[in-house]
Amino acid sequence: MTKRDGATQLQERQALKRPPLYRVLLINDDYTPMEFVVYVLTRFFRKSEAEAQRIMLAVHHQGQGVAGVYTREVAETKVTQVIGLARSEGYPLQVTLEPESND
Ligand code: TYC
Repeated sequence: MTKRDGATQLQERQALKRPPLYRVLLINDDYTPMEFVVYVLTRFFRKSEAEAQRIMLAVHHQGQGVAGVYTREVAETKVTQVIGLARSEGYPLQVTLEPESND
């Protein structure tokens, strides 16, 4: 068969596309210590101490902020790990995902 099936061509094009990315968002609350949020940003999101401080304060003042941008599985793993550690310490820190684009 010389003529190629449309579905096959579409699939090949999609396989070459970059995977969808997700923002991991930190949500502000009144109880999680600032130092813990900074620690989380350095340990799980590989931020420098200075960048972690900047992001933490942005979340503190603006209500939420981006900790990092990852493929879906990686982003979901970060959320699970951060929430696990926060709960084990007794902190209510909330972390969520949002798609970075709509396509
Ligand atoms: N608002 C918290 C405090 O004053 C600090 C904080 C920052 C908590 C960011 C959560 O995602 C957060 N201790």
